[in-house]
Amino acid sequence: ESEGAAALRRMARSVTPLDAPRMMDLPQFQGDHKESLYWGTYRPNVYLGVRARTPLSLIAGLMWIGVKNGQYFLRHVCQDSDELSKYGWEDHNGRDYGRQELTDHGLQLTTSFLKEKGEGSGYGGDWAVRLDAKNEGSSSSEAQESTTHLFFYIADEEGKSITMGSNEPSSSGPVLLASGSHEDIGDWELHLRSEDNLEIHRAGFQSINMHNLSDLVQHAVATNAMQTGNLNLPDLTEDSSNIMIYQVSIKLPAKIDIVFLSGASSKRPMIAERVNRLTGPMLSTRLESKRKDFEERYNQIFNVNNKIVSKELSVGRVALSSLLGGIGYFYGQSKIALPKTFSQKNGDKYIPYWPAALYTAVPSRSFFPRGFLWDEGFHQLIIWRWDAHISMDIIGHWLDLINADGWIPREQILGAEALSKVPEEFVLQYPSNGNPPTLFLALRDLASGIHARQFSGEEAEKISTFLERAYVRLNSWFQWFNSTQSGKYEGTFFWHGRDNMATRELNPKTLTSGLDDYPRASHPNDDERHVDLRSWMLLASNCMRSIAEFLKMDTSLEKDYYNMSNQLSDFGTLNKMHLDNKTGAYFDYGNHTEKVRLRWHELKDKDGMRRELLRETLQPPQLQLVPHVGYVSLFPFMMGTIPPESWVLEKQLDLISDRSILWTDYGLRSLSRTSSMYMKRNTEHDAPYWRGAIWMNMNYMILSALHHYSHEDGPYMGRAGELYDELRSNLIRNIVRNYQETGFFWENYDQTNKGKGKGARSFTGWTSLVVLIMSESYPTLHR
Ligand code: 6A9
Repeated sequence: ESEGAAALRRMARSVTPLDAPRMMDLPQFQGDHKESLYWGTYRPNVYLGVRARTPLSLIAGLMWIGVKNGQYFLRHVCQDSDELSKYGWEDHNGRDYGRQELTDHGLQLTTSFLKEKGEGSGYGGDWAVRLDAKNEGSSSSEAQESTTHLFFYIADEEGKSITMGSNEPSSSGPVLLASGSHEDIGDWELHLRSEDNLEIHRAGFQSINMHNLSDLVQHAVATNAMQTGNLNLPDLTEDSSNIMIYQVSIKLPAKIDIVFLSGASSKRPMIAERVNRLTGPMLSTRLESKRKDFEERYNQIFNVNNKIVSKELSVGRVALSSLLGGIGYFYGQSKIALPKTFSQKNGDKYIPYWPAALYTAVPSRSFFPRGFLWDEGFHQLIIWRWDAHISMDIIGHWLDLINADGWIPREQILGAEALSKVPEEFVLQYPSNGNPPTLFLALRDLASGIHARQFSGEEAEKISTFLERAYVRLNSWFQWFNSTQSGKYEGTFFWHGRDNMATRELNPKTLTSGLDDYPRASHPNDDERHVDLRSWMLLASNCMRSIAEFLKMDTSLEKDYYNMSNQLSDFGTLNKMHLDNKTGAYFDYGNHTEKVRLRWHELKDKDGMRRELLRETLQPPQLQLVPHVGYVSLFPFMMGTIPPESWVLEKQLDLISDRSILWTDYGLRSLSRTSSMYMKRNTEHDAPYWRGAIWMNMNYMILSALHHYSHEDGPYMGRAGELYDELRSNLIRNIVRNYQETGFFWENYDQTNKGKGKGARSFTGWTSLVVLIMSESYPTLHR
């Protein structure tokens, strides 16, 4: 076989699904389960969006005209630049109920969602959206005089035409807005009901592009405004429109109920009754009872011992709700990078992955409204406790994305809507790049929860069927890491793919690790060993071993996992490979020098003189431990690998509690203040990211280890307990305070500036771990 032929074969393999039964074909994901999750607020990238879990769905959504400093802006897609002082789900159960509050410069909107399968409903049931619009506080009479414009749309991704309902806006009875039919659900109808005075205008379009609906509306309103002077849709519909937009103009305060009925071919009186049931006073009653159920369940699951004060309790509830309300359904094809020297005939530098669905939570509705592999493991630590069925469905979708090599793409950009949010340089996925296998964290919990009889008999049965089917996939995922990310010596690992030709980076990044710019060996080569990856491999092998044990798989594979997890948890070997005996810290190992810096260079090129920031190495690198204390050095501690009586444990507690190293009043820094890379920019354009700031996922892991060691007999038990209490209250206090001051959860928190939220705001992914910190729920990874 020639080299070219081999490369082609590898490429074809990288976009071929693993040959194994699909997770989503399991009986537990069909029938009632599937139907119960058909409709949902599965479009987290818009302020309010409804769709079904089907590739070509009917989609619905909300837009409105916001007024800021006398200027008009169309709101639709979650954008930080809209400067809403608040938006997010206050309640959400991930299934059939949610309540969101949005504040847009004086306009206060509450959006509620409710789903119900009642008599006469078709597949997936009916759903209602309530829009409650008010002026914030006691506003001026001027604001009360002015008109507020809301837009509600429904569109068929299949392109099937939608029939316009009655043309008469009526303020008393319900109005039929639109009707149509869809393969999954049969005939459907959309109704509106409000007791307030309102004016309705419409527009219909024919297009299968759904990622630029905002432009469509903006353009239609602007064009009409130029002709008529009114901010209205033109009341025109294109032939066979599959996108229907309704503009509802109101004076505040106003309340509007919109109902979607599926299987609407039944008799009119029954339709009227169904509309009645999901609007007006009956909807109010239903929403109220759902809210109560939600609160009760939240208290039952997350506040078992009444250990949280009520102010914090409500922030925890918002964190949980935002994570659940951020769950989305995506469908499309990832773009997989071709090797450097290849391109397609049309010039494309990628080949498409197979078309696939992904049901997943997202890190941030505004910044990162899509699936990220290692983020998802942290999300699932929360979600399985709330609803193990949803959690398995999500993990199942991810595991179905494994290719024939056992690889899962790290960032899932599926479909045009998702793609429209991502700068080009971040789109391509590299089949040689890993990302921490955090799904094992949640899988381990599920597996050991069965032992602990934490689940009902029925749930336990589903979990074991799930794990049984997952085993082949997990094995292949594990083997991918084991074979492609291994180091020079047996039992050593490093994140492959760091750039050893980099000239602009102070320290070549390790995006694969999830810790992006956390400093590693200055001069990447094959001698590297990464202590975080080694620890992830321990978690994974140990988890594989316990799943195998649990499934009573008496195979040689089980023995392999048994041996491997023993080998990786061997304290002596760990210390030989990664321990610095002087400081008692664990470090990466590699070709490294501390003497590097960025310096401006004058360059001459065709446009004349240019300045460029380039790296200079002032001393030749040497093979050595890489002396950066921070999250990476705490991994063996996080995983509980250090024996409770060891002097190393004392040293780890020293590093954690030292204010000149990692400790702050707001949580633990990602990198020690004494590190040569502390808060250093990586390139001209890359500000420090994991070089000081406080991140919640790692703080949660460290906290859970402190919790573990505070329960293990040994000389440091008491000290671990004290640090645990302090760190826990610091984290809770800071997140709660930031939430109350800004209305948002943040991507990370500033270690200096009073713990202020930083990075993406409205980061409702792993920052939601605050719920588990409050309820002291930790993963079962320590044995
Ligand atoms: C950028 C820019 C509108 C970076 O939370 C997701 C990931 C983490 O997995 C990772 O550990 N975040 C962390 O270091 C965000 C990554 C965003 C990459 C794409 C696109 C779009 O801006």
